[in-house]
Amino acid sequence: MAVFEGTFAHSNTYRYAIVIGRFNDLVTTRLLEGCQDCLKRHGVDVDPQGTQVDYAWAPGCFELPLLARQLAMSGRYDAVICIGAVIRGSTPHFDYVAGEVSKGIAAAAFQTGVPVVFGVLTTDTMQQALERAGIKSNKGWDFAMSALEMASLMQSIRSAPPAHQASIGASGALPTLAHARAETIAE
Ligand code: INI
Repeated sequence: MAVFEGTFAHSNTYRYAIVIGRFNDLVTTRLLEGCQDCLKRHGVDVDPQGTQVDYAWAPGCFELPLLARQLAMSGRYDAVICIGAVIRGSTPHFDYVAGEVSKGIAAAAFQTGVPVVFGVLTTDTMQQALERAGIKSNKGWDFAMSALEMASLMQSIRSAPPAHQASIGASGALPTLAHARAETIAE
């Protein structure tokens, strides 16, 4: 039988989409910087004009799941990263937005089979959010790591030979999800 694990060795062979909420952009732009820093240091070309990462800007966290689902359904990406910040502050919106974005992001991943990273901070204050967006650490880095690992992990599961082939030792890497779907569309 098998043990499936993601690696960080071939991150530059995958394609990613990053969806960012503009609401609380003091926080979300810093999270995005942390995320890009991590991707770049794992060999990913983060240039929006490049071939590996596309970016979509949403008004706020509430809109992240719809965009993530649409991007994941396109078949172009091996992982989607959602970045946002929901800050309780004095707004009664907090519980509604935080609840919907977490459920929606999970649903987007389940419905499409593409990893969708929950890169949303939920904090009581702006200070707490900023501490997680660069003052103490930058959670954007962790969000990127999750995307790299999940893209690779899903690929390793897709590449596993069927049980009957595994028993006779057949193997052979399948193309990444984005490549496989592109080929299907081209046929
Ligand atoms: N959007 C956020 O991303 N963070 C918040 O803290 C927030 N609060 O608290 O209101 C927020 N609201 C906007 C929401 O995401 C939608 O963009 C808006 O309701 C329009 O649909």
